[in-house]
Amino acid sequence: MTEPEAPHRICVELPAPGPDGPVEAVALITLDRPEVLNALDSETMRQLVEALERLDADDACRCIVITGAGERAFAAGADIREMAEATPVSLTRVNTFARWEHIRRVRKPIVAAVRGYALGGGCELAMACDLVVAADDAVFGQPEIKLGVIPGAGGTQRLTRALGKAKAMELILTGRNLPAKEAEARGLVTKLVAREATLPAALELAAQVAAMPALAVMAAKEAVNRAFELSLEAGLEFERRNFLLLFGSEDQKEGMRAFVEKRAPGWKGR
Ligand code: DAK
Repeated sequence: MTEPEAPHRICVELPAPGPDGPVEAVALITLDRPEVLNALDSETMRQLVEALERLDADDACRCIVITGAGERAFAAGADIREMAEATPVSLTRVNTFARWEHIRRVRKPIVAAVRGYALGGGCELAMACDLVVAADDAVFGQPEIKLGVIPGAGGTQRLTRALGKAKAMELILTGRNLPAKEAEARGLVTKLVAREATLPAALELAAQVAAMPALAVMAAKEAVNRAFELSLEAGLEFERRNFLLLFGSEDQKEGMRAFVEKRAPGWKGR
């Protein structure tokens, strides 16, 4: 007996195979529940994690963009209807935290292209990405307090690291939304663009990253992320080890030779 097909929750566009494609080596994942502002129910999270893991293992993909379908939202949070009757036991059985842990472990860079609402789990997903391109009408926030809970997918930690204690505390304790302009001024957003330019700008940024040598990109992502977790001494040690390791790569030889020979490098990802 065949399993019934899971409902479609995301759309995945694989990287173009060659230089003729629109954006080489960049994959696009679209959260696709616009009727509920792309609310992240557990099936969406399952499909998202599955897609990310597949792309992380695919050599043809060197950068991933995540966006939301429709005009109104990146994602307005976890699906409140689904969550309303949850219990500690049901949440533990589904092991929802593990899904977010998988996202954290993706080695390739991820760009969030945020239009409209990025609230609750949507804001947490954007913050779990490495780069955030936001429309000038984007709205970030952690409104969980208004539902009787607190952020559960890293909001109290990542928002505080991004904005500092004073602002993060205000936003999390009051549930106030953070407009895109303020989010950018406070360092939550990489690049602020006009609404219609959001996805093209995110794809362009992703293409720039994808054009860099893959091993160095992954090492750089990991090292920057370690800055949030390690002491300065341990972080510097981590950086040094990876710096040394990259001198064992073909791409380091190629990159430096190409500079000396005044030509463009041809990266191999080795
Ligand atoms: N869940 C379910 N449906 C949602 C939704 C959500 N988060 N957000 C919006 N919708 C649905 C609305 O119910 C509505 O559906 P219909 O009534 O048409 O059937 C439709 O989307 C359009 O929304 P509105 O009619 O409300 O549109 P408005 O323009 O009036 O308002 C809004 C837009 C974004 C201000 C409003 O929809 C809103 O306040 N939405 C909820 C935002 C929110 O509170 N987000 C945080 C949710 S809590 C965890 C990991 C993560 C989380 C939890 C656990 N573990 C690992 C365990 C995360 C928790 C959260 O995100």
